[in-house]
Amino acid sequence: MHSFKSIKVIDSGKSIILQRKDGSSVRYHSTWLRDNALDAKTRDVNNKQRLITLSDIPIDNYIETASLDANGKNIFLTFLPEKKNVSFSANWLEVNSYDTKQHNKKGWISSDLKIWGKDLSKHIPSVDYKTARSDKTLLLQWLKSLYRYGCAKMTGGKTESGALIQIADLFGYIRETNYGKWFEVRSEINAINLAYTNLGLQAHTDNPYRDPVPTIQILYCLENSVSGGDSTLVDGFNAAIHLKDKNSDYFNLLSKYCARFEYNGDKGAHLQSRRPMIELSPDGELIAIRFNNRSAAPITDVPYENMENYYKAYRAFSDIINDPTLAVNFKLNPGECFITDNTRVLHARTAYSGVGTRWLQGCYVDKDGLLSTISTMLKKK
Ligand code: NM2
Ligand code: OGA
Ligand code: ZN
Repeated sequence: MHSFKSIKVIDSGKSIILQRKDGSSVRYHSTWLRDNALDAKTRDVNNKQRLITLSDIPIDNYIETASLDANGKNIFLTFLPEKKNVSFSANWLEVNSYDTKQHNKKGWISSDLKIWGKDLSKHIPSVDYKTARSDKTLLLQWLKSLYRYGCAKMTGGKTESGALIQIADLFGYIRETNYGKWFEVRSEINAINLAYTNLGLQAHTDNPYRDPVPTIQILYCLENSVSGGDSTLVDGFNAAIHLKDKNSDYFNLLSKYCARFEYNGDKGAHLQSRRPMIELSPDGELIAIRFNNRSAAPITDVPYENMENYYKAYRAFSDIINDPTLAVNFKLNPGECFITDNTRVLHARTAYSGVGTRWLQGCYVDKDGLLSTISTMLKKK
C-alpha cells in the first residue's frame, strides 16, 4: 500500500506534486488527472469504459485545491471551471505514474521478460496437461512463464488429432489462417510449404509475411519415431541483444529498414508484408523479431548505399541465431508440444528420414488472449 506525505498545487493549478515517505516526489498534470478521473460520470461503473471525450474537459481546466487524507492514502482534487471533485488512491497514482526517467536506449526490453540462452534447457517451463487442467495455480504459473520466457512445453497430452485445440482453449483464441484452424506438419509430396517436407528448417518465426503476424504458435507432436526431426528454440530477443553488443550499426540497420516477406506457394493465398527483422516501438522497445529465410522476399527498402552492410548485418544476425550456445534442443514425443511467442522466440527442426513417422499439428493463438487470461486469473486469486 502506497501513501504520500504531502501534496501541493503547482504551476498555477496545471499540476500537482506529491511527496513520498522516502523524500522523492512525483508530479501529475491537471488535464491528465481530469481525463483519468474514476468517478461514475467519467467512467461507467459496470464496464469501466470512459464516458467522456477530451472535448468534455474544459481546455482551461486547472486544479483549485488538492489535499491528502490523514494516512496519505487518498488524494482529493477540485477542478475548475467545472467545480468538480475527484479523488484518487495513492496506489492508483503510483501504479500509473509517468514522472520517471523515460527509456532512451534503442532496443530496451520490458522488465517483465526474462532473456535466456542454452541455460534454459534445464528449466524450460513445462507442465503436465492434466495438471494444468485441474490445478489453476499451476496453470497460472505456467502461463506466466510462457509470457516471461516466450516459450513453454506441455507434456502428457492426448495423442489424438486436434488435441492441440484443447491446449489453446486453456488460455486463448485460435487464429485461423489459410493453413486452417490447425495444420498438419508432416512430409507430403508437392508440399505447399517447406515445413511440410522432411527438410531441416533454420530457426525462424512463423508467417512473417502475414500482417498482423500470428503471435503464439503451438506445435503438437502426435508421432515422432523418425531419426532426426529434433526441435530447437532460440530467444530472438537474446539474439538481437547479442547483435547489438557485437555491432550496434548492424542492429540499427535491421531495425531501421523494412525487410519484405512473402508467401505465394498455394493457389488460394498470396501474403506479403513489409516490416523490419528487428522491430522497435517508437520509444525504442524491442517488440518483435521476424526471421524466416524461406519467406524473405527481395529486400527493396534499403538504400543502395546501405545494402551491402544490411546483408552483413543480416548474416551476422543469422549466425547468432544459429549459435548453439543460444539454443535449447529437445525431441518432442507424442503427446508433447511446445508453445512459442512467435513475435520473439524462434523455432527450428533438424532434417529427418529413415523408418518411422513424424506427425505434428500446429496452430496459432492470439497473445492478447494469453495476457488477458493471466490478468483475469490473477484478479480471481
Ligand atoms: N506452416 C506450418 O511461416 C511459415 O511459412 C512456416 C507454417 C505452414 C503453417 C510454416
Ligand atoms: C512449422 C515448423 C517444425 C517442426 O511447422 O512451422 O517450424 O518441428 N515445424 O516440424
Ligand atoms: Zn515454423
